[in-house]
Amino acid sequence: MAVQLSIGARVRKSPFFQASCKAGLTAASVYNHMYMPTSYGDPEAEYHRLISDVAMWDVAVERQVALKGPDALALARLLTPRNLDGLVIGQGKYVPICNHSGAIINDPVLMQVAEDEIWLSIADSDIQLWASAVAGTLKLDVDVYEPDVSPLGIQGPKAVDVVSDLFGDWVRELKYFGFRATELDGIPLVVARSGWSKQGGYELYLRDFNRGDDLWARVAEAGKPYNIGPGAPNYIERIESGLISYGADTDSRTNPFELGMDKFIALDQPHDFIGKDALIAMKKVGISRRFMGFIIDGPTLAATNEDRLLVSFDGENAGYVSACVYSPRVGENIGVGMVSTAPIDKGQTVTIYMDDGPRSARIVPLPFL
Ligand code: THG
Repeated sequence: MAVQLSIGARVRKSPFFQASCKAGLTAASVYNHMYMPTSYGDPEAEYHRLISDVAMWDVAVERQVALKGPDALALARLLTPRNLDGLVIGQGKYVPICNHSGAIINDPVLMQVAEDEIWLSIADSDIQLWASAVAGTLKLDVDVYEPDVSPLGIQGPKAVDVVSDLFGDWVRELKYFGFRATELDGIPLVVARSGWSKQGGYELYLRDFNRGDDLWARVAEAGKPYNIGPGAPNYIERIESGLISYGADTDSRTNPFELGMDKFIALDQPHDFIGKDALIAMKKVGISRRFMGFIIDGPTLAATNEDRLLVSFDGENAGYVSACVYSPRVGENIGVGMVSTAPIDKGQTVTIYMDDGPRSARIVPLPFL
């Protein structure tokens, strides 16, 4: 397809949007009602930068939903099946959110920012609407809103050097998803050890929309000795790492067990949460499909994949592949997707319907690397 994205006032722009454009942005998507940079024109270079050096990503689309007030934790407990006991300020946790039927509707990173303040760093769905409806209906004493916060990702093996040059060696001690509020030459931000890659890295949560150019320029400068360059959540690396992309990998009935999220679902905790009864029932019945990896036969795949690909087994529909690509590190065509448990249990190959015809594929566990 050769379709251009219309740029207008209805879809929001990140505080790093101008800087991203100046850095050579060539493609964008839309996520949380905001343009999300996806490429700077050289996917191979962007991949190698992430694997070997360090990349900076405009991930301001990872919007925050703030829960602020005496009932902030009570609301957070209702929103997620994860057990939130023992959370401390400066700690983050990956917290799936389900609806009353037990289907996953987002998979945010939760951050305990203050005694009475929690941020949900959300994937692409309207959790502010969901959370404020729950809070309002139950008359909880908590304000739900979107604060002025925009993450800038710094990902790759040398991210730790860039970020410690900027902020000091204390960043090396941060635990995964741990964070601390600080500033950089008067730019207010939060430094977190996080990011949607398995190459290690940080996210700088900018707390003043007007300082986007300033922060981008400082990171680009500090990263020069480490060969930093612009990038975006990486299509190849996320498949290799088996990271879940809510919306791409999920449909309106996907449940957390199908995604292998069992360890995040605390059905035995005393606290109530939305979806608890449904999830208890699902757990009893078991799953009929599962998010898995695929090793796909045939010619090298390009790094684009515009639609879900249908999977069949024994002549029957057996699910979908949501993303696939040639992996330089695995040395094979690989993919991720949702596939029925029948071929998994039997250790058998499936057929994937690609644009250029059917191909056979082997189902394998995730991650690939
Ligand atoms: N950064 C920030 N917010 C985000 C994302 C992000 N919000 C939306 C989306 N990404 C959240 N999704 C994920 C999914 C997986 C991980 C992080 C965010 C992740 N998972 C590890 C894994 O799967 O191995 C570890 C999970 C764990 O063990 O706790 O890192 O990127 N700010």
